[in-house]
Amino acid sequence: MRHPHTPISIRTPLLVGLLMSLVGCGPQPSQDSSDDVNTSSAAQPDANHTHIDLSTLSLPEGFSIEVLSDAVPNARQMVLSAGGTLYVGTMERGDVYALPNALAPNPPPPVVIASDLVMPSGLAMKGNDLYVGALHRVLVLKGADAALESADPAGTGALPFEVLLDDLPDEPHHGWKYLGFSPEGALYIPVGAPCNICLSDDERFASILRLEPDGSTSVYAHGVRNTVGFDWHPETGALWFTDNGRDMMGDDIPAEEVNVATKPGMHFGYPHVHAGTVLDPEFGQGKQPDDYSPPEVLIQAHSAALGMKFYTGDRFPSEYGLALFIAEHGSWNRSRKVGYLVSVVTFDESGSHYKPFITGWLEGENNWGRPSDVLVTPDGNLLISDDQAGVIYRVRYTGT
Ligand SMILES: [Ca+2]
Repeated sequence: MRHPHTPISIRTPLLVGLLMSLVGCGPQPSQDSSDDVNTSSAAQPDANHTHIDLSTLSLPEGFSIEVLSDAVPNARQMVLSAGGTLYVGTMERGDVYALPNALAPNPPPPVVIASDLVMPSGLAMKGNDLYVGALHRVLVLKGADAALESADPAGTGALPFEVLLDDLPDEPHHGWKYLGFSPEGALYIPVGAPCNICLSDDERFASILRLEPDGSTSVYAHGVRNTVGFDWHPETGALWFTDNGRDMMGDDIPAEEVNVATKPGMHFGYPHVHAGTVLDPEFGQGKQPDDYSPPEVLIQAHSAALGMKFYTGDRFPSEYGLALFIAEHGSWNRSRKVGYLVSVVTFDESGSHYKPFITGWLEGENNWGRPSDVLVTPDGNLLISDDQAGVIYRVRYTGT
């Protein structure tokens, strides 16, 4: 269902605190900050009190990390416009940020360009248009950079977000979005399973949807429990995506997955088969693992692999050419915490090789940051969003 030109008010810096009721219809967000979890107050981000200490982070030789901005509470998916504005979504915060000239030496502070949305975690750009996935809705801001520049600094104007879709499932459990446009220009929209483990009558649950430019929607991939990160391989064009495994089967089963979809209609196992080989105790009865597409890469269970991107720059050493960087948000229901890191998968003749790339946000059982997304900049650096510390980091290679 389309509602062109439905106005959605924004909050400029001068309007903070003067919000009208903007776009608040729809269910309330779940309060979890993990990616597979119902309420867990211990895991709530507290951006105002997190102590950012980059010296605790470990990177490979020759790499350095810096804070691009520490004023983006609850930062989730990032997208960079051709004009250099970094847009950042959030979950429970309900805001969307813009960081104009984000990669310039002294960028201005972030601006809140939309508020009171329901989990606006997923962002994508097509041309100059910004798309925001907020649970059951997809919003679009045409000509985003220009709209931002022309916004009335007194805050009396509204950025003209339009509602492109509002009939996606509104189940908040795993309902938050990650968005991306395929090389062919279709918008991919995941809809997570509305549960830890279940089989739904609505085939849109536990899937990745594809929205064509003409507005038609189809299920592109089945059996996907909860993907919060994907990218298209720069050479093969295949869709690679993370998928968070089910809970309550112990500390180490099933593994988190990175899957590859080469065509429409593939089934990746959920809820019947996990991690390629693990039959679900309930929904795996009578099922055969071979009937489902297995993961390409396995990651420690409960790591919560979220945002992922192929490295397309030319600044990092050659082993990172087309490597896959993954933000691992970290565990919530494990006896000892895992994840809270950025990993990298490199590829050579012998296959794929997974290794931690940046660690240190987790110290013992205490975490001060949670990576949620990654982005490769045109100048070959890596940005990382952190929804606990409320930070965007920039990773550079400065070695020789
Ligand atoms: Ca699977």
